[in-house]
Amino acid sequence: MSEDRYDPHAIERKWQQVWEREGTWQVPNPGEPGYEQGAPKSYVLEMLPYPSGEPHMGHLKNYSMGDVLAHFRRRNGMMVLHPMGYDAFGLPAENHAIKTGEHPAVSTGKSIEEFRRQFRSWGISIDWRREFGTHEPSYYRWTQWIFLELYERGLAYRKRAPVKWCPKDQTVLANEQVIDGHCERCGTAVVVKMLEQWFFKITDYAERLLEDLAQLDWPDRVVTMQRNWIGRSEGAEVAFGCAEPPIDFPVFTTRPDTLFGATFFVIAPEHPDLERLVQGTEHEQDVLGYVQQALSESVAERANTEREKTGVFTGRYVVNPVNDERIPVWVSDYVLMDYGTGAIMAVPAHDQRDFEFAKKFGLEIRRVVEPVEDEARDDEPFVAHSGEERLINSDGFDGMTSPEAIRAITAWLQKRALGGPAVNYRLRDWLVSRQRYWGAPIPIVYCERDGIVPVPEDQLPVLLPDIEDYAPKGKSPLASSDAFVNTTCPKCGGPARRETDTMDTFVDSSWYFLRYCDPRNDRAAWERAIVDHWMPVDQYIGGVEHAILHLMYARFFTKALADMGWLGFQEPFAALFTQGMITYEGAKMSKSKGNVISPSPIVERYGADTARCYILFLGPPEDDVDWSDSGVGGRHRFLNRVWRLDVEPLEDADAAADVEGDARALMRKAHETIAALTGDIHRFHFNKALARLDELVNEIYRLPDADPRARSFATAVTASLLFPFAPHLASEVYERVTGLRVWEQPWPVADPAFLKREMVQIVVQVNGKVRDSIEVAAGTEDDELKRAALERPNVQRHLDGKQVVREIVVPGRLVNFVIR
Ligand code: ANZ
Repeated sequence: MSEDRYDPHAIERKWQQVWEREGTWQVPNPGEPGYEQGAPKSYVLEMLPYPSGEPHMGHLKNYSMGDVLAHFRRRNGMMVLHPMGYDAFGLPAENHAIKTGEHPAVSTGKSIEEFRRQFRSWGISIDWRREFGTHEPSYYRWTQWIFLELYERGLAYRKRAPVKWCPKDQTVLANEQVIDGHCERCGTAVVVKMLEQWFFKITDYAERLLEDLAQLDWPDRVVTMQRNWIGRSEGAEVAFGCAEPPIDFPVFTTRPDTLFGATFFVIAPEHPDLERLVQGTEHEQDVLGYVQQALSESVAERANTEREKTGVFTGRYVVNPVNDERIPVWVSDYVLMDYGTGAIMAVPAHDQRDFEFAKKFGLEIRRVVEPVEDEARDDEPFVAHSGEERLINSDGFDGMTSPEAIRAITAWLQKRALGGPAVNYRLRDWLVSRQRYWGAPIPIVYCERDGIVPVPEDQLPVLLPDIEDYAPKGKSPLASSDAFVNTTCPKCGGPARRETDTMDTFVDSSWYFLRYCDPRNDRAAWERAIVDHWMPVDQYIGGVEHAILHLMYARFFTKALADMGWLGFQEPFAALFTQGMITYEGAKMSKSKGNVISPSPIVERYGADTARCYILFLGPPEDDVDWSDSGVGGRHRFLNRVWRLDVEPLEDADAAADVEGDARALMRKAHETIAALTGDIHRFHFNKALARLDELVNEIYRLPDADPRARSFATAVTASLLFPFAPHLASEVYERVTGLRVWEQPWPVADPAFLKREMVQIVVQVNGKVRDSIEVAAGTEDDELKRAALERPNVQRHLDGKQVVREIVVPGRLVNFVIR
């Protein structure tokens, strides 16, 4: 019956048309026709693509993985939400526009069309009714609305701030977009500049963002990255103060036990009180000159601990509250403005950087913590902190251990209102304004009378104007459009100017997963009942490069919106899987390097099913792999073998339950494959899952004379299990064998009666001498065998206390422990 050639294109077109026509992957919202009350829901989401050019192999991998899960969960009785959209604003489209003159909307539109075409050609099971791009006014209207909601609650604010500026892209960068002092996108060294900027107050959520990590089923390393990014430090705030001029300089320290060792004081060059501190003194010019120089340095230079310390004396003194000692105030670039309070007490005897600074400028070094063993040396600071050391030179605190002293000194300060316990976070507020064209305009106007005025909700969206000249000039290109800029104040009706900055594209992607739930709502960003039904995302899948920023921002939005009562949950992504990268010749694929591999030649030559299976066959999906197409033919041959399986129609799935001999072995293989592959999918072992299907298909070919009922059953199982990976071919073969639509069938369940394995005797040796034997199921894994063998008392006796240097396993026969 399957004499004809496997023609993937014909099959794929055929089934795609069926799914399209019938809206097979559409899922209704609560209250809509077809919605099943009480059916479990599952929201399977892959990170939305940035539409630039055409999709690459990483996209194929990401969406193929998500599709396996979506199909798997549907066939396990869940209502699955599996949507798609485009993160369409952002720099690359704009840079492209500057180069070619093609409007970003046009180039983005073309890319989206190409992405959509290819995603459809891959047969990804998307509810296309929910598709949108974040650049569409019907979407960014609500992005602007969220901005205003945050503004209203003090979570969006404007301030003049030193910002990281990329001289090439001519834009402000968020801290997170600066990698080792260079622009994340173009690699140019970043400089610091003072500008009026908009921020989101993510720091208000630092503690909750940290705490709630515990409820997430996320990879450990991502949780660790989030934790480090938030960077919680416990310590104390201590009030230092200058008498003349009178200025308070609180500091944050993790070592209040070293307060008596503070011999000088250092403030950051950007410190807002520095100018006032030195005004009119003989040191003023020196200090201002130093500040100029420090500000022009890149962040990377400043953070480099290897670099020789620089700094200047301000001529001023502050008082140490524990002993009323006057200590000199210096300014140095090793103190950063965006950490703690931007000022430190320097304890050169116990801090490496302070030590280097003191050495260079000949400042006093006074030890206040005594090492446990006498290893005191003058040429290096004592920075160890085991908790055992005791205090010296510290008045009433002498003799206490460091931890005791931390508590005692902090309490002493607190009692006198000179300080107290403090927690500090590395997390900074999120700088969201960009001096760029291709983004959502910030919905704010400036009125001479009323100041900062939010655009009223009923006037949203503030449309991005169509302008000629996108080139950044140090201010937003929107500023050159008079028609855009000049407006009237919503409050007083007088003349006003619009904010010309646009929002960071991370803002757009911080809530798109909410909009998918209720994408056509034009009265609100979403209806809470609908979003509460679908959210949180049950399985989120995407690149580990988004482990910090995107995930942190989306979590912040969710918490803030929940606090406002717009959402009924605290975390957006209950489970996360981070896929490894597909590199090419060792390098990340990128358009600028011209090394992007497109899936389309493979899809055109072999079909989407082959491409999907191949990308998932390449290895564990969390691993990085270097692209090679050498195995594509192998996957194609496998699908061909499935296609050519020549079996009789299966009338009744139970018909083969009592077959004997080879047929029984085949039935057992089919059931084992069901059980194992189901586990593989739960564990994201897609490559193993596909390898198991190879084995099952080999078995069917190996037993051409087995009872035809068993062969048909095994073939139907093959198609059924293959469906999430190669949906078109699997639909075809399944229908041929059973007359049914595979996606309408529940996921197969292994019959335990077939899973019982014969038992085999395994000999256990120690240094080649037989010491015991164990009975295990045939096919037991090596690790399991070793564990079972090690439990035998006689084996333990012979291993006693000795080191096992090798373990030899001969499957089905013996385990030998070689000891020394
Ligand atoms: C005195 C001291 C003595 C410190 C000692 C350390 C060791 P973490 O753990 O990262 O939170 N510090 C505070 N603010 C700073 C800033 N803006 N720029 C540079 N350094 C800053 O680090 C906290 C410690 O880093 C603080 O504790 C402070 O130095 C320094 F034996 O205070 B410590």
